[in-house]
Amino acid sequence: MGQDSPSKRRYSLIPTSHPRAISLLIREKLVHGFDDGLVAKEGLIAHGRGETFDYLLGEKTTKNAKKAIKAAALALILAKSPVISVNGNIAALCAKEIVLLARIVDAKIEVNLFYSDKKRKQYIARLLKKNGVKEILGLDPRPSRRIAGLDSPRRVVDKDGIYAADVVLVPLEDGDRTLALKKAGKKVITFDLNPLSRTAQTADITIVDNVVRGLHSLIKECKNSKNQKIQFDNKKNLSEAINEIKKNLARRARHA
Ligand code: PTJ
Repeated sequence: MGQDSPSKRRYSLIPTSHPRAISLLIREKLVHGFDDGLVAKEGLIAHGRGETFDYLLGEKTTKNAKKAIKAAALALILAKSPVISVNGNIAALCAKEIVLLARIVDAKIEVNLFYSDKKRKQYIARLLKKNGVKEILGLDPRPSRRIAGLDSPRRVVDKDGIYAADVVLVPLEDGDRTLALKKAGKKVITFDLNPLSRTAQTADITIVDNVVRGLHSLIKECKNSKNQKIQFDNKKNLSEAINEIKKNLARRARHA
């Protein structure tokens, strides 16, 4: 491949004046993450699905997302053993923010991949370490346990991490593990732009927002949270997210 081939390129071709610059820069970050061995090929496709929902939601942190963020912040602050589960997409998009959030709420960080791959885990761990984490769970030769009722490689979790956690943040997750984690008695928080996904529907707290935007708000909320009790109903909140898409589409249809 030539010097300017996409897999070698490290400078951005996106002009900041482009009307869709932010979205294109996030996409570029993920492609670089793929080139660096962090992201699975399937992760690029998963991102495309997320982009579609983000577009339909108006590419903003909606009122219902803010409500879920408040509930998530409280759950993380009050947790005894919170764990943040990191996959390839999350590492490529927000390694720095994950490390910061873990520090604020005193959470452990565990690498846990759907498309399990030793080398990719090592690259992800290296990036997290570069961002300041000392201990990363989920890597060999740490002791592991299995989550019952799950067939994917994600069933293998760290004995002192997800296995022992009371609250788990699993951004961009697959539905099977969300359900298995719930059955194992964990409180599950997720970021998922698709309010219809099984993960979104199964988690205790679903933040229907782009993780790149939403994580910043979650960090801010965790710093400022006053430990107030709040009422949160995930099903009701998800239905507000679906209505937000409906409202956006109706508005666009009126002006088409
Ligand atoms: O790195 P690995 O091997 O663990 O694989 C990670 C992926 C994401 C490939 C894997 O977990 C997967 O296949 O996930 P799914 O089942 O495609 O689910 C991903 C969900 O995240 C979908 O509902 C997307 O709409 C949503 N999503 C994608 N990008 C974002 C997002 N949600 C929030 N922010 C995003 N940036």
